[in-house]
Amino acid sequence: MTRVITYGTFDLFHEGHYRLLQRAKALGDYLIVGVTTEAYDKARGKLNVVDSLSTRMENVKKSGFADEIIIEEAAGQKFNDIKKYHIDIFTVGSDWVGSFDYLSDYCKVVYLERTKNISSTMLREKNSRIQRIGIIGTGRIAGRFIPEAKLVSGISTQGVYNPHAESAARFAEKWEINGYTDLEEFYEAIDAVYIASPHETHYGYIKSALEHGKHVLCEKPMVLKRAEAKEAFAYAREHGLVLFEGIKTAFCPGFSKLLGIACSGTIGSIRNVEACFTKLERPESRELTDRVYGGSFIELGSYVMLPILKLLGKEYEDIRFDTIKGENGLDIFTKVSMKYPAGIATATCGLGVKSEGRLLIAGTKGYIVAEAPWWKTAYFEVHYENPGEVEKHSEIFLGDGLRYEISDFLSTINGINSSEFKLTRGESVALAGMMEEFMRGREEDNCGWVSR
Ligand code: C2G
Repeated sequence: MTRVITYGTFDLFHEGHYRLLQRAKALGDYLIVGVTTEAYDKARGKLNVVDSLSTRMENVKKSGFADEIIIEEAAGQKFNDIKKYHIDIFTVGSDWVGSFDYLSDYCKVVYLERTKNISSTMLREKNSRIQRIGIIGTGRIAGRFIPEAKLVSGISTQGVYNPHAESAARFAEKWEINGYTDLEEFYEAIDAVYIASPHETHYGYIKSALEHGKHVLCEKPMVLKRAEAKEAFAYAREHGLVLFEGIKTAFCPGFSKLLGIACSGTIGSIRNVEACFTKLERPESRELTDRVYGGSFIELGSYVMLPILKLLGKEYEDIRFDTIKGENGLDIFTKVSMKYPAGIATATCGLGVKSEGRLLIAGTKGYIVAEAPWWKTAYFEVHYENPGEVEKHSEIFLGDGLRYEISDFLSTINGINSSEFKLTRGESVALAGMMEEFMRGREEDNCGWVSR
């Protein structure tokens, strides 16, 4: 008798799960299915699990393929289960290829091809809480999305679009999703898009996706003109669609906690915010050679402006950009100085100059400091007049951190809880406006310009 084991969360039980269990059962005579507990899913960084453990076990049972259902409670359990249950074959979907090779010393390890398409008919019939998402663009950032989206329950990454057939095919093969070069066909297969194409193409794709009734999560900077941002948000709102600008810091739990403490009055009234993010890029990189859409501010400005807009608001009185340019005229280092009625702020970003990446929030009673990489906020301190009085705060930040914005995007679509306050439309519009002002000043070679 061949004994097979497989594991999973099996949340919002769908076609992919069904087909996996069917083929797992066919590998042998007796199938054991391990269903993860809420605590284990939390520990491994899986977000948005909707169904309770008992519902998920019930759904596995209903599939009719499991001879025995067990609970998976912790990392390392698989190794013990294989011995305990005299397992011959361990199997799991091919999105895990390589991850469980270490078990092959104890049993056969089989990766079954994952189901690429969760069909719309099945979703309509069974539940509509799974959002089928498609990616526009095949670059580095697009590649980061998939492993993170896998950890958000209720998202099924179905396909990728790139007008260049070869790039679409290469990306689709690597991530085992469908590749599209026809935009209409692509929209047909999905409910929402993640836009990770070059900056200058964002606006066009946002418009076309919204016009096709798709929710949109767009990489930062979402658009580079205030009017475009306003128009896109107005359209989305009018048509009941969710449009999110993907500045991941805004959605990470540590940053929310930091803002909560900063705004609680603990450090008094906030008078100064200083944010710095520098990242040295190779001189031949796109960021340092794209004469129109490259440069330090367009690349990193969204991160450094975020805490300033969040804490001091959008109503600044003055803004001044000072830049150091490279030989090709692109800004390699930018300092933004802002004046508010009762505060000041500086945002610094660099691609060709390195500095200490830090977020410093000064108030009338104390200050908050978060060291680099504060944009993936996992730790910060609150200091007061007495240097001995320091409050230390840690918060979870897993993987690449994209999962938090994906999770918030999903729950906003599903109307479970709106996370739009984490990065408001007004803030995104203000950011687009700053990008626009900056680009205009840079074009006019007007270093140190004051635009208000
Ligand atoms: N699956 C699939 N096709 C999909 C989606 C999922 O074949 N479109 C497979 C997964 O590869 C996995 C099983 O269905 O083998 C359960 O998927 P999940 O519920 O997402 O669980 P997962 O996070 O993959 O847990 O210990 C847990 C296991 O390591 C896997």
